[in-house]
Amino acid sequence: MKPESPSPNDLYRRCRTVLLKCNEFDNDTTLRTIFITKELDPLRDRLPEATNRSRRVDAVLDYLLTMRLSDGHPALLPFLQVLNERYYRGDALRDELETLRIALGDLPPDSAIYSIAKRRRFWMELGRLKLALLILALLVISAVFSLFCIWSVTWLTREDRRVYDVQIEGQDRNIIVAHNQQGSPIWQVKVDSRVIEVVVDDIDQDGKQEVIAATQEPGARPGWLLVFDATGKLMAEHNTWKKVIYAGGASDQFNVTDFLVTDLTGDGNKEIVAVSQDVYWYASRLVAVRFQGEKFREMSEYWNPGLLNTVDAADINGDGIQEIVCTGENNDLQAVYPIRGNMPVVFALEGSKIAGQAPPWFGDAPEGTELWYAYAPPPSIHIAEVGFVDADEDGVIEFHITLAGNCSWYLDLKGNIVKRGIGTGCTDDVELIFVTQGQGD
Ligand SMILES: [Ca+2]
Ligand SMILES: [Ca+2]
Ligand SMILES: [Ca+2]
Ligand SMILES: [Ca+2]
Repeated sequence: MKPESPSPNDLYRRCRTVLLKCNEFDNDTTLRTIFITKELDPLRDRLPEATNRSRRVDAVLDYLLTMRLSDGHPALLPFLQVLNERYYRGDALRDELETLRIALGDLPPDSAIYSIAKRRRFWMELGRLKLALLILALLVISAVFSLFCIWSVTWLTREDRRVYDVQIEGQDRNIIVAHNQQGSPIWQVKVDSRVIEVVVDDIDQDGKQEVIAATQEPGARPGWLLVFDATGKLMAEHNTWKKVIYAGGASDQFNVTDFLVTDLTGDGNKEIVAVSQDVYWYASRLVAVRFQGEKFREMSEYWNPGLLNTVDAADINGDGIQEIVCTGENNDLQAVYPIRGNMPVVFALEGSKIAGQAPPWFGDAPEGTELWYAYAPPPSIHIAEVGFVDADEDGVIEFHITLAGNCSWYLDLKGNIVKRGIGTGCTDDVELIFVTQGQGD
């Protein structure tokens, strides 16, 4: 009587028990030497590998039970055949292997043992996949963390490249050095002439700061306005020289003596207002230029027959338009007034109405549009100071002119005297004499 067939589970366990006894499962290399027959050879490359005998038996048993040969039989059958032939006849293990092979050979193709092997392989593959995903996730996390660390270190140690402050340096005062907020120099440029002043401003209102500079003698290019970007690259330059309106011995170079950046006209666009003068003659010019699209454009000009020293601006009457006040000298007034020598002068112009020439109008240009124009004869040897202050505290600021001995004049828009300041040392013979007055609307 034929013994009762073992259940698929029992048979599976028996397979495992018998294979565990085989030394061929000691390592992956030894095991591969069995896969040399024609039937087994194609399976060798995908043979599972493991770190110990027990795991190797599990993996290879499931693999061989699920892999089918061309005749439909599981690959485990020829494997058991080859393995069994490695043992001597009479060896108990050889008999066990042979018994197993026969039992498996008797199984129908849909035996549950194959499902058991399939299931086990599925979970094993899934476990491997999970491990691979876990490793991948850890790699991604560590890569992201490393990048974050690098970015943090770079960010924390980055140098601030924004221009905060600019200074003029060098023996010839012709080197512009930009500093960041921490006071570290971030760039420097050397220009061809002495730099009189540098200003940091977003002059073209594009959200980025520019550095604006102006030059005078000594050097090859006095009289120029220069605009640099925040990295020190020269964006544009403009020569304030222009053929003078006065007859005589003018040169072809000017010196800028002062400038400022402001929205003169209240239209939202900033202008540069500069005063410059012939390098060795008496013609002076005030010019308003706009810097837009990396180009300069002259908006207006005003001529003066004598040096111009300073330019300042404030909105005196609060209408949004800046009033400009300049100090300098006038060399031609002595030709029409009972005075001798070049007179210190102070005058005002409305930012939106800059045109013409100062008195006594000897040049080739219309009469000027100044709000008022005054000179200070001796003993006032120069205009000591100009400023803006609400002298009578009515909420409207006045021009504040200070001459020798601390004598002050507080003037309204049209040059009317709102108040006088008589300081210690101010004598009656210190005078401010108006040549034109009240031309503004
Ligand atoms: Ca800008
Ligand atoms: Ca403007
Ligand atoms: Ca105004
Ligand atoms: Ca006032």
